[in-house]
Amino acid sequence: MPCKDINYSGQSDWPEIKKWLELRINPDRKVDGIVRDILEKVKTEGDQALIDYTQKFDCPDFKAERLKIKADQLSLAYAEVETEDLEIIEEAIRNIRNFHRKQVEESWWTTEEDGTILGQLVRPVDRVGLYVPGGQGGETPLISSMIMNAVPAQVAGVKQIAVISPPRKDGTLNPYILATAQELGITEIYASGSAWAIGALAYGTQTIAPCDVIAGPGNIFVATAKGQLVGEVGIDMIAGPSEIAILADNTANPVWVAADMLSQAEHDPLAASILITWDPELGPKVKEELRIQAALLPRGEIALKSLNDWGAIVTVSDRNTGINFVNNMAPEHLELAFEEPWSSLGQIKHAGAIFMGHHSPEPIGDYFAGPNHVLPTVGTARFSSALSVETFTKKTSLIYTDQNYISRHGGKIARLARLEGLEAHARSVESRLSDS
Ligand code: HSO
Ligand code: ZN
Repeated sequence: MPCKDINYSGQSDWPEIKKWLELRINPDRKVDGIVRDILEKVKTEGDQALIDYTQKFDCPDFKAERLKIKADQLSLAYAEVETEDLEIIEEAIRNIRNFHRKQVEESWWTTEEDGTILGQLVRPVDRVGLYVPGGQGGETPLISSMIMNAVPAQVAGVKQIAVISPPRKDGTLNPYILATAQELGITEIYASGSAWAIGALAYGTQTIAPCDVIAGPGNIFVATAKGQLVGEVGIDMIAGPSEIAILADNTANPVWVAADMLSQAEHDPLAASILITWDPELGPKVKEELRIQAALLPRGEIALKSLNDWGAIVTVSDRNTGINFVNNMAPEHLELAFEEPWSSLGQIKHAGAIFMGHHSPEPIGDYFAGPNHVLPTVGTARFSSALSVETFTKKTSLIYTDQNYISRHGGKIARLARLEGLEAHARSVESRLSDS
């Protein structure tokens, strides 16, 4: 039976549902230890560690010369990709680039009346490493992930972007990864996967230069490696299992609602697809549709596992109670599939991305419209945001003061320093006072 039935009457019902949803995050201590060892080996052995692991897990005959993708492999890849597909990829890149251009923050500074200059320099990091999962042994490459990570880095002005992705059994990368990278203007590409690839991007090896920020999705080994490297490098985020919440009334089409729930459920057995509705007839119709449509999906087994374990039809008395549920859940994706969704937008406080009305299904945002599909999961939309240009920039403060400033404010600053017991701070300022 796909989906659990939940009756939600308001705030007091939330803690139990929260506990249930959070069961999806299950930190695996064993993976922690394995990843720590992998990162240590990459740090000390460099390329050789990558080759050993790749031979063991991905490609038994992997050779050192396969690690860095060469120019001729890049041009060959183009020939293997359908021209029509390339055009679609180009259009998606254009849309996503246009959207992210609006996020650019300018450096600024102000000159006060007394001549003091204060400001903030917004600048890109020097070098970014992007991890692109192979997808089922390299057969279903995550093209959209590469675009969603690369474009904001480029718009931020990052000069060096390296892509790394696990090789297929024959040691090559899927041509769609290579062609999409070139469409993006990226030609520095490596064939390596899992935690050792992340280690290589962070520490560098003989072949790969170390990166300042590492971004891109991956399995538990990739996510754990990124988590262990936080502080040594910047990362995009550690994405938990993904989710969709659909808030719907009797104007929603059950066929579409079910299709949208399945689009998230097919990602991962841990994905949560949740319908919240105040129409008592919608839930049963959607359940029936889920059964029919899941049976016809190539990834139907994953989708059904996800729906059985983490799918839910939540019945509420009215729209406001539904919105209360959504604000508690802070879902990664939220579809507003009811009449006049714009009139409720102001009440929605937390969600990674909101899809408005019946004709804005989530895949439009996953692939094409422009906003980023890397979004905060498992309730973290309460305090965090989509991957953006900001992920690849850093801000540096700027301060200029003159002798006059020291004469006027030096005494106050010295006093604050002494309250903190920091005499050298006080004297640093006072030494300039005596100069005047
Ligand atoms: N829906 C995913 C992103 C994605 N969808 C990539 C298709 N490809 C994020 O939860
Ligand atoms: Zn998706």
